[in-house]
Parts: sequence; structure tokens; C-alpha cells
Amino acid sequence: MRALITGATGQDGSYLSELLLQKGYEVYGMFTQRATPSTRNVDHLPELKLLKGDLTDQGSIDAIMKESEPDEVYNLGAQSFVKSSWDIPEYTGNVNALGTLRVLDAIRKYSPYARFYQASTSEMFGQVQEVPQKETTMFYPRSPYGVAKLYAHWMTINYRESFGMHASCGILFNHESPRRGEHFVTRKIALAAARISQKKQHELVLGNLDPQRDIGHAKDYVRAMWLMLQQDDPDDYVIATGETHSIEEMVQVCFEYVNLDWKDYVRQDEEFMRPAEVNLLVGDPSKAKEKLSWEPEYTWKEILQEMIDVEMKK
Ligand code: NAP
Ligand code: F7E
Repeated sequence: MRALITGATGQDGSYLSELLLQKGYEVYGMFTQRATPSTRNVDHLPELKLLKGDLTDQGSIDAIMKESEPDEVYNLGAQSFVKSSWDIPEYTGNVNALGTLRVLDAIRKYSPYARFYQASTSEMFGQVQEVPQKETTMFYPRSPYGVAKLYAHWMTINYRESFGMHASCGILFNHESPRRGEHFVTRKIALAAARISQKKQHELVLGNLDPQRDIGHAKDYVRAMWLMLQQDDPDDYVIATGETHSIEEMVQVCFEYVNLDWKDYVRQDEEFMRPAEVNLLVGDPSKAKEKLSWEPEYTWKEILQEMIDVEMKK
């Protein structure tokens, strides 16, 4: 089996590459090859075949599709930082929305039997219309990121219905790991807790501490992606733990783990607040449990503790 992963160098792309290589797949990864290399998440995977391309460039996507001749395509590439999407809304739309359309179109032209996975997101629920959120919950995105992802989500469904493609969307809630980008809140907190406990940093400046997130481990979530493409029929699935915790709770757990009182070190600043916030996310993963036999293995505290342990060693 051959797989193509866009965003192969990111958090999820690296764990998915590992999973597929372990299963004996030949794995191709699209990467952007910027002037400053961003391949550190996959440098330990020499078997991963990295091909240069960009989701804003149809020609490069077509060339990669032809070269890799994939049985499965996982579209994980994205401008994935929600806060930046207000600063660069057009670019975010180009990569996350039109980028997905370009990949779907390349599949239609060159690999029509390839199965497709779209990295949809709980950010599409935004201002939530139902608690907990499930596959049938109405969408209400609250950022240019969420709006772009909603376009990609519906375009995937449209290509499935129009062209009979085996195209599935995973509506994934927040998932974290030691490979999470440093600007995301869990990694920022874990890094700060470790550094403050070693006296290498003196404070942690955050934005809004009230939002609640349903967080899982990226390793568990990439397994769900693969399971979706092994089903006879394509479909859409919520992937979540069903539990939610505020950012403040996460800060508290991380600082307690390094024997510190978070209130002595955390300050809030407007700089990290958003023009519109997503206040509460909590998913109902019943469908994935029933149809994919998928269960998360890590708890939220284990994830945060693993992230701190890794920072401590560094
Ligand atoms: P990530 O670590 O930010 O990885 C994103 C990847 O996309 C990177 O490898 C990045 O490569 C690549 N990329 C960015 N712009 C690109 C472009 N113009 N052309 C091609 N590739 C580009 O994100 P992640 O956490 O692994 O998430 C994977 C996917 O799931 C994303 O689509 C994200 O939006 C979605 N998602 C994530 C979560 C979550 O909680 N992690 C939840 C739901 C959905 P460079 O570094 O080279 O730019
Ligand atoms: O923010 C609050 C912030 O940036 C989480 C992406 O993977 O998951 C991720 O998006 C919450 C927000 O992730 C800071 O306001 C407070 O309420 O870690 P985050 P996100 O926006 O939830 C979804 C599912 C995706 O699809 C995305 O690609 O934390 N918060 N203070 C802060 N957030 C950050 N980043 N930094 C702060 O200082």
C-alpha cells in the first residue's frame, strides 16, 4: 500500500507517518521546504519519502500525486494556528480551503480510486449549538481558520457525493503531544512549567484562561484517521474524548506536576486574546467508538505530564 500525506512534517503528519511505516506502507510526504528546514519531527524516519510541494500550488500537487500513485491520501497540511488566521485570513483560506480543493481535484484526475482523509476540526463548531458536539451538530465557525476548514469539509463531502470518491472527514478535537507547535497553549504551558522549575524562565504570559477544550493525544487520533480509510464506506466522524477542561485547569495541573503554584508565575495579556473566542468544546465520540472500535488510550493529565517530561529532559 502507498500513502501520501500532506503536512507530513507537522505533529500529526509525523505520528501518522510512523504508524503507516510500521504497517508496511510506502509513505510519501508533501513538505514545503522553507529556507529554514522544518523537518525535525520526521528526521528520525529515513524511509519517509519527502516530496516538495505546496497546497497553494496546483502544479506541485499534481506532480506529487502522479509520482506517488497513492492508495490513500491524508490531507493534513494547513495553516493550523487559529490566532494567526485573523492576521492572514486570505492565505489561511488559500491553504486550508482551496488547498483541499486542489488535492481533491488532483485525486480525481490522477488517482480516482485513492481513498481520501480530510483533517476537519472541532473549530467548525465554534460558537457551539449543542453540547456535546456530534456529527449532526450545526456548525458555527468563529475564526477565518474555522470558516476555511468548513469549506474544505463540505468540498470533501461534495466530491464524495459528486464523483463517488471514498472521501472521509475526521472532525478532530484538540490533540496534543510533545511535537505540538510551541505557540499552541498546551505546549506553551508545558514548556514554561519545565523552564520555570529549572529557573530558565520567570513568568508565563497567557490570554484567556476560561475556554474549555477536549484534549486527546495525537498518537490516538492518527490511529482514528487510518481506521476511517479502512472502512468499506466513506463517512464523517467526531474524534474526541468526551471530557473537557479549562485552560486554567491545564495550567494548574502542569504547575502542580513541577511542584509550583501557578498563581505565582502566570500573567494574562491582551496580546494572546482573540477577536472571537471558542469558549467550550466537548465532543461525543460514540459513532467512532461504535463503527471504528476506536478508543483513546491517553488521559488529558498523562498527555500534559508527558509533554513536561520531554521538556525537562531537553
Ligand atoms: P501542524 O503541526 O501545524 O502541521 C501542519 C503541516 O502543514 C506542517 O507540516 C506544515 O508544513 C504544513 N503546511 C503548512 N502550510 C502549508 C502549505 N502551504 N502547503 C503544504 N503544507 C503546508 O498541524 P497538526 O496539529 O499536525 O494538524 C494536522 C491537521 O489537522 C491540520 O490540517 C490541522 O488544521 C488539523 N487539525 C488539528 C487539530 C489539532 O488539535 N492538532 C485538530 C483538528 C484538526 P511547514 O511547517 O513546512 O509549513
Ligand atoms: O488555543 C486559549 C485560546 O492555540 C486553545 C489547533 O490545533 O485545535 C487548535 O486550535 C485555547 C484558546 O488551540 C493562550 O484562546 C489562552 O481558547 O492551543 P490553541 P486552538 O485554537 O484550540 C483546533 C481543534 C484546531 O483545529 C487548530 O488547528 O487556549 N489560550 N492563552 C491561548 N492559546 C494560545 N495559543 N496561546 C496563549 O497564550
